[in-house]
Amino acid sequence: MAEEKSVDKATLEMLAKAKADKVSTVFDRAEEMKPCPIGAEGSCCKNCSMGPCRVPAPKKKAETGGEKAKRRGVCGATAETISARNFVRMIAAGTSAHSDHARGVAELFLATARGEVPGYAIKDEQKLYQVALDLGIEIGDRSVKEIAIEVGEKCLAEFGRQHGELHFVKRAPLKRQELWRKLGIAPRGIDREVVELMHRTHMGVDQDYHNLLLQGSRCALADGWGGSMISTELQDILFGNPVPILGKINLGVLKEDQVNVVMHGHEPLLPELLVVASQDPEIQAYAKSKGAKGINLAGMCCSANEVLMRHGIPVAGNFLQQELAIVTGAVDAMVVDVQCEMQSLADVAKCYHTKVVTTNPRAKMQGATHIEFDEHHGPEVAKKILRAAIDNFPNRKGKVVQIPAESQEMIVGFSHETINYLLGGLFRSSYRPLNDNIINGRIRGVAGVVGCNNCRTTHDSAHLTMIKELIKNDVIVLTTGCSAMACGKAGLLTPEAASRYCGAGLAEVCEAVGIPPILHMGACVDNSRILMAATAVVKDGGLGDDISDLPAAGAAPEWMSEKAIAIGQYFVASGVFTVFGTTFPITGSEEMCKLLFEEMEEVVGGKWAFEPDPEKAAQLMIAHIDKKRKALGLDKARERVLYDMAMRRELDAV
Ligand code: SF4
Ligand code: MSK
Repeated sequence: MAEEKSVDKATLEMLAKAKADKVSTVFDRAEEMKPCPIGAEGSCCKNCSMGPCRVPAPKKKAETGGEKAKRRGVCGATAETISARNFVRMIAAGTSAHSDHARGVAELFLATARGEVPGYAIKDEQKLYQVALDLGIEIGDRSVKEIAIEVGEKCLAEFGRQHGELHFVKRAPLKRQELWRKLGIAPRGIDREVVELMHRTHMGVDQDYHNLLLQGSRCALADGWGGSMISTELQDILFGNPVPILGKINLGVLKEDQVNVVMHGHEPLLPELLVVASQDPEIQAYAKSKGAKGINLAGMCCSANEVLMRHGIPVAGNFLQQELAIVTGAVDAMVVDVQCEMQSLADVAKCYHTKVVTTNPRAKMQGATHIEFDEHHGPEVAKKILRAAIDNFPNRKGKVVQIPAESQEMIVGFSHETINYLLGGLFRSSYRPLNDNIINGRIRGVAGVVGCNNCRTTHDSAHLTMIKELIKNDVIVLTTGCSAMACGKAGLLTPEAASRYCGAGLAEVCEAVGIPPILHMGACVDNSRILMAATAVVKDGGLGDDISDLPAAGAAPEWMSEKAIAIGQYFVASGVFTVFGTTFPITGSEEMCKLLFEEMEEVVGGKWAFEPDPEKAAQLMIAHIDKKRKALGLDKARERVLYDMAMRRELDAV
């Protein structure tokens, strides 16, 4: 049934068009190819050529002959070792993706500081000073250039660091830092943690699943408090720290009479220049010379989140809508950088006039046009790409263009610094009002709901069901990535959503501050902003002395990428209870389930849960939040009764 594919009308309309146009999409291929059940539960090893070895979980007790036989690969590796190796390799891949993104940003940052790249500048000096202080860099009367060069060099050195700890580890609550040190999981260098994890999971190395998970945590922490955090911080300094801004989302942002350029991927380095180039009078005139009224830039996936938050550039859609943007027939160029770009884009584009342009030497695609991004000639490359899109506009003539009507306004751009300012005001910016409202019970707790779409579950549905359940129960939600986009499309990122969907306490706070109950904090790498927000809440006091004490939980109800597993593990290792939906890649091993879903909490204060039903998953999060409230002695506060006049009179009469 079409309705089972998505809850988004624009998506359903384009799926019908794709069907009529005989175009195969990810939704069709998901129906044609069922997932391998052994791989899905993490019970397949192909780490050497004596395998692949499959050690699926026995279906019934009877199959084991009553006794629990140890399932092993040819080399003797147990099911839990195989499961753990697969799981931590996902962490290594996810960490690599975020961190290689970060390395590119750090290199560009340094080149910008040295004045070597045209088109880029240090935009946010305030944030530069803050980051410099956190890196132990002297400010004194040094110039912005000197400080920025040292910031760039120090951040770049974090990737190849061999000893000691990543600088941003010191941003975490003290108790958390001590715990990481005690467990030996405070991350050293980012590359080192990934390489060590790949080594340990090679055939015949680390065969203790507990030990593997410790290094998995160390690697994930090198992502959250390393690679991802470096990306966020340096991007903010280069392109500006996001502040609340009005945006628009869904396929309806495409324009029939303009050159539509969709920027898709994760790295904002080129999109930032495309934004500038699209406003260039020469480029505008060129577009008009080809019969277009102008250039309409739109985003897709996390490149979209980046330019949305800083420039208000509209968003065409989230992960599962990438092919469908092309199906509209209105996209003149889809410009991709890295991550989450389906190879099918090139095939879908063949059925329309769209040009798919790859721009990164690390991410080429057969059938696409490659125009390489070179930061030393950035503005020229950006113009070249836009000219290619403009040249393609006339090829749209005579073809069917069908742009869905759906587009929705939203307020986005809540960096943790902005939340601080909004809550406390310019003269006493602080998280105090948030803490106070958690303590007095108006806000029950905080949830980070993030992550992808997954074609194995109804598009956007789990995000929306979970988030509505949370805010109805007075849990304020921080969101990023494709989850944030699902919220935007459903109209949840507006202040009006508070009175419509929230419990009375949360609605009251949102209305007083003038914020939506769900705060869009950015792209996938910006989950590091959630870590910083959680730390700020701890530091403000009254809610324990570690992230694991907070009435807070995390979730990725429609996750699909290895990056999501890395994010989940750094949340867990930072002390957060984290629930994932769809499938979970270790369910083939009882031992691994016990470790991740139970025992891990005793070790790092956070643990995983797997619950595909988003309503039940939200209830698990709320139960955890209530457990933490109780431990903090705040359960009484929630039971408070607001007296109306009649009740007061009754009291007086007693
Ligand atoms: Fe099989 Fe062991 Fe080789 Fe994995 S490493 S494929 S379990 S023999
Ligand atoms: S884009 S990683 S599908 S959130 Fe960051 Fe969306 Fe997941 Fe890609």
